[in-house]
This record gives sequence, C-alpha cells and structure tokens, in this order.
Amino acid sequence: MKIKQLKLHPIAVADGPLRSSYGLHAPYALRTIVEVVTTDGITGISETYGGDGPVAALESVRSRVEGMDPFQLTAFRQYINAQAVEAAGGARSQTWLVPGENPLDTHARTFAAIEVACLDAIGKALGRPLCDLVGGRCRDRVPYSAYLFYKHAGGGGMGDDVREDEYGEILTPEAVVRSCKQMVAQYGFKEIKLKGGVLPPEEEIAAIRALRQEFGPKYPLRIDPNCAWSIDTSVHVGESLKGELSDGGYLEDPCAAIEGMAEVRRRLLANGNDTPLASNVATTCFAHVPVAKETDGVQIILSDPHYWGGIGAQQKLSDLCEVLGLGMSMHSNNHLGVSLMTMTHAAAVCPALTYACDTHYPWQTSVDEVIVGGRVQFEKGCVVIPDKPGLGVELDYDQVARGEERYKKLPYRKRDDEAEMCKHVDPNWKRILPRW
Ligand code: GKR
Ligand code: MG
Repeated sequence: MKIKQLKLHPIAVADGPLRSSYGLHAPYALRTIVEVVTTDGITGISETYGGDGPVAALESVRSRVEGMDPFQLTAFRQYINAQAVEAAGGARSQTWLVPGENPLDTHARTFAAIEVACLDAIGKALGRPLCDLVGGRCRDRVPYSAYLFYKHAGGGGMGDDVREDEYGEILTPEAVVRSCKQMVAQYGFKEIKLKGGVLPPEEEIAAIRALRQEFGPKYPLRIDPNCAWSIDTSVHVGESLKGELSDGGYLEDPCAAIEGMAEVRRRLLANGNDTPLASNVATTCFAHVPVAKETDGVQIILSDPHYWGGIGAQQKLSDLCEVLGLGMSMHSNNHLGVSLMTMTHAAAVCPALTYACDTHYPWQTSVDEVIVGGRVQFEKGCVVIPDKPGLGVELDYDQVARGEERYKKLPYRKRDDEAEMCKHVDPNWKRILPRW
C-alpha cells in the first residue's frame, strides 16, 4: 500500500464569541481536513489546525508523503524532525501564542496530521479500530469535561450564516452555572473546566464557588486563565479555591512560565495547599517534561495529539508521565468530529491519562460537522470507541465542500483573538500579562 495522493481541505467552522485571556474568538474557526488516498483505494483522514500556516506546512511535505508507504511513519518523522532541528533549540514557551500557532511546533503538528490519516488508512485496510493498531486500548470509553467559557451573545457565523446561540451571554457566575447545567444535561459530563482570565479574579472565584455549590464535590473543577494572573494573584486564587480545586480538579496555567508556576507551587505547598498545577502553556513539548518535574512547576501535563506529534507521541508522553509520577490530561481547541475521534483514540491508549479530556465540541454545531451521520454522540460524558475500522468516522463530502466555501469567503487566514477583541469589544484592547 502506498499513498497516491494527499488532499487538503481548508474549512471554516462557525464559532461563538468566546472569551479568554487571548481575546475573543472570531465568528469562524479555521481547520484543515486531510486525506491520504492509497493505491488500494483506501482513504485515511485527519483534522488539524487551519489557515495559511498549517496548510503551507502540509503542502511542504506533499512530495515526501505522495508515494510513501503509510506504515513507514518512523522514517517520515525523522524526515520532518530533521527540518525542525534548528527551531527546536529556541525558547518554546507558548505564553504569547495560541496552541497550534507556535512555529516551533510546526513539525509536530504536520507529522501528527499525516500520522493520524495514515493510521486511519491502515485501520481501514486491516479492519481494526485505530487504537488497536498501536498496542490496544486501556479504556473503551473516553471521558470529556464540560469546558465552560465566558462569552458574549451570539452563536457564531456571519450574515445569513449565523448559528443559534445555544448558551446565550455568559458573563456572571449565574450564567456560568446555567451554561454548565445545560452542558451537563446534554452531554453527561462529570468534570468541569472554566476558561478564566477574562473577568477580575474575584468574579471568577465566585463562579467556581457557584459551580461547586450547584454540582457538589462529585464534579471535579478546574480553572484555566491562560497566564492572566501574576504569581501573587495565582497564589491568592489557589488559596481562595483550595477546597474546590484540590479535590480531583486542578489550577491550569495560572501565570506565565514554568518558573512562575514553580513559585506558585512552593507558596501553596508552604500553606499546606496541594492543589495540582496543570499546563498546556508552560509545557508544550517533550523537552519541557523533565523541567516540569525538576522545578515542580507542573504536576499535570495537558497532552494534545494535534501538536505533541500524534498518537505515538501521546503514548510516549503517557509513559513519561507514568515514569516521572506526573498526571496527564488533554487540551483542546475548536474542532469537529474527526479531531474528537482522534483525541478519543489517543486517550484510549494512554494509561496515565486519568482526567476527563477538554473538548470545545459543544461550542460547534451540526451545521458545520463534516462526518457522515452528523455529530459524534456522547454517552454519560464519554465518547465510546466505535467498533469500526480506523478512526471510525467517514467524511461527508458535501459538508466538507460547504466548509471550504465558507473558508473561501473569509477575509482572514489566521486566528487573531486580539484583533477580534478590538473589533467587537474594545478598540484599545491588548493582551497584557499578567493582567491581574
Ligand atoms: O479557545 O480560547 C480558547 C482556548 O483558550 C484555547 O485556545 C486554549 O488553547 O483551550 C485552551 C487552553 O489553554 O486550555
Ligand atoms: Mg489550558
């Protein structure tokens, strides 16, 4: 079996006006659907970041991918990594970059997109689910968390292409609780994450307390302000929410850089507060893992097959976390069903991953889904590994074409939450870190 053709479909997916310390989400998120068509007529698929950068990176490996044996992924990874050697020496903090846009991760993201499509094709050729190709699953169903966002009114999209605003405006603790009840009722999630760094810390503390009051201690809670807080503020929030976050939840990227996180950890521990610190900003690649351990700045690493380098890399990270005694969770960006199934298979082969994975999936709608049969279904907060070959999902080509049409009409080719914030909320807004 050889890869005959690499097909790339840049698409746009409606997205609501969600807030984070990065700014505001644009009315459409950008994604790329990847296909590898093999000589035996099998097509493997994957979904990755969108816009000019990711598409150009994938284009740059086209001549290497076309003609490649999809089983020979190690050699392909060596080829891609060889091109990344120089960049890998640089500073790698993701403090100022949205995950998926770090140029130093380009090789890992590109490899992942091709790796997953190849594994999907192999799974289809052998008639086995993707997770069974890489050692088999340690769980049949993967739990996800209710990923709450502050947001303005609106469901995403533009002009005559707007989506229903399922959750309405969310800017108060009451609205946070309301949105959570809605999400939990619809999807059955059993862990809760609030994207913070948007409102003054006391308001976000109040929101977490309101969630605890409503859902009780059975629902572990996390808050992630994406580095919006100073070390002092991070310690203050950690102390204020000790009861809420130390109980199976965590404090995610409260401040910038591993050294800052380590200082927060020391100060919390000195107060007898063992709330774990999690990160997808200070720890973004394998080189960061030993540093996280040595400094004790991060106790839980948020993996992500899309930018850590695919399913194989996820498994390596799981092994590393196990050896080093670190916890493991999973990060998410806006995505559709192909990506959600990739995360599900990835999580299924990582024994160290014991926290419910993040997912933005509830923020997208069926209008934009590109898989046959519509949206992936959750069962009691989990996605069940389908008893089908590969990822277990197929592309709905009409839906892909609609996504491509939307993409063509857009004036932007890159996620820029700061620009959106200036356009719609405050013309002078800048991402200031720490803001509080
Ligand atoms: O979608 O605004 C967002 C999130 O802030 C996202 O970009 C982050 O990557 O989900 C993320 C996180 O830091 O956990
Ligand atoms: Mg995060």
